[in-house]
Amino acid sequence: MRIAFCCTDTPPEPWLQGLRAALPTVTVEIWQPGAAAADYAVVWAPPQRFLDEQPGLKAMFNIGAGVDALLRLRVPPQTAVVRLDDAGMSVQMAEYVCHAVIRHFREFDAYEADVAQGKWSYRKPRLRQNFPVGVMGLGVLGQRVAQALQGFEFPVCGWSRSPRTLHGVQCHAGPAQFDDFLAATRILVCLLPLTTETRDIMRYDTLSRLRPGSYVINVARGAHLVDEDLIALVDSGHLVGATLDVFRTEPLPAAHPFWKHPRITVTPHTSARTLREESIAQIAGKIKALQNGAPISSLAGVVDPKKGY
Ligand code: NDP
Ligand code: OXD
Repeated sequence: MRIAFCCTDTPPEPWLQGLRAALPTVTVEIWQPGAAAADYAVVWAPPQRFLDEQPGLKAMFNIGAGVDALLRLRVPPQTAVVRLDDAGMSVQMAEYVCHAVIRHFREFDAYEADVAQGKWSYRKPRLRQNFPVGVMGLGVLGQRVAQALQGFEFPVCGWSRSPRTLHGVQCHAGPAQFDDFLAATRILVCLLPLTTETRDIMRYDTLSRLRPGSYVINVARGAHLVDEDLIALVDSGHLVGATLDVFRTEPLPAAHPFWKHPRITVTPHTSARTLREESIAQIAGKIKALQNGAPISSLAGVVDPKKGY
C-alpha cells in the first residue's frame, strides 16, 4: 500500500516519520510529478496536477478541518475526501473564542489602555445575561465552543443547517430561523464551513439584524465576512467591534484597514492549529480501519461533496 504526501507550506519530514511509524508496512512518500499511483493521500492545498495524476485514490485526508480550498479543485469522483475531525482543534477553538468573548465582555482592552496611561480605573460590572453569544455552525468546533461558553454562564444560542438539540443551547436551524438567531445574539461567533450557501453570510443586511452594540468573532473563513460592511457597521456604532482570525487574503495585506482599526483585533489564522501527532494518529487509525474492511461511510469527517463540508 502506498500513501502520497502532498501538503503545501508544511515541512514534510516530521509528517513522513510519524506516518511511517504509525503505519510501518506502508510506503509513505512525498508526491512528485510522475510518481507511482498511491492508494491514499495526505494533503493540504495540493495542486490540481496532483489530483489529475492520481485518479485512483481511495481517500484523501485533509490535514485541516476546512475543505473549501480542496473542493475548489477537480477531485476524482471515486476519491473520498476526509477532513480532520477535531484532532485537538476544538479545545484550542474554545480557548480562543472564550478569550475573545471575555476580553470584550470584561472590557479588558479598555483596562489595558487605562493602565498604559498609569490610570487606576473601575468600570461598572456588566450582566452576562445581556451578552448572549450566538454560535453559527454547531459542528465539531461549534459545539465545543458553545459548551465552553456555558461554563462561564453566558446565554448561548446556535444555528446550524439541520436541527440540533444541545443541552442548554437555544438551537436554531436553516434559513427560516436565521433572523430569530441573529435577533437573539449580541456576540456573534462564526464557525461555519465556507460553502456557496455561507459565503458572505456576514454582510451589511445580516449584521444589521444583530442587536445594537453587538460584537463579531470570525474564526471560520475570511470569505464569510464582507470586510467593508463590517467596517461601516463598526464605524456607525451599530457594532462595537470584532475579533478576526481569518481573512479573504492571507496573510492580511499590509494596507488592509483591519490592521489599524481601533475596534478590530486581528490574529494570524491561529485560533485552532493542526496538531501533528493527533492528526497522524487520527489519519493512521482511519487508514487501518479502511484496510480492515470498514466502509468509508463509517469514518468521522467524511465530506459530502454536495453539501461542501
Ligand atoms: P463541522 O462540519 O463539524 O460543522 C459545520 C457546522 O456548520 C454544522 O453544524 C453545520 O450544520 C453548519 N452549517 C453548514 N452549512 C450551513 C448552512 N448553510 N447554514 C447553517 N449551518 C450550516 O465543521 P467544524 O466544526 O469541524 O469546522 C468548522 C469550520 O471552522 C471549518 O470548516 C473551517 O472553515 C473552520 N476552521 C478554522 C480554523 C482556524 O484556525 N481559524 C481551524 C479549524 C477550522 P449541520 O450540523 O446541520 O451539518
Ligand atoms: C482548518 C484551518 O481548516 O486551520 O483546519 O483553518
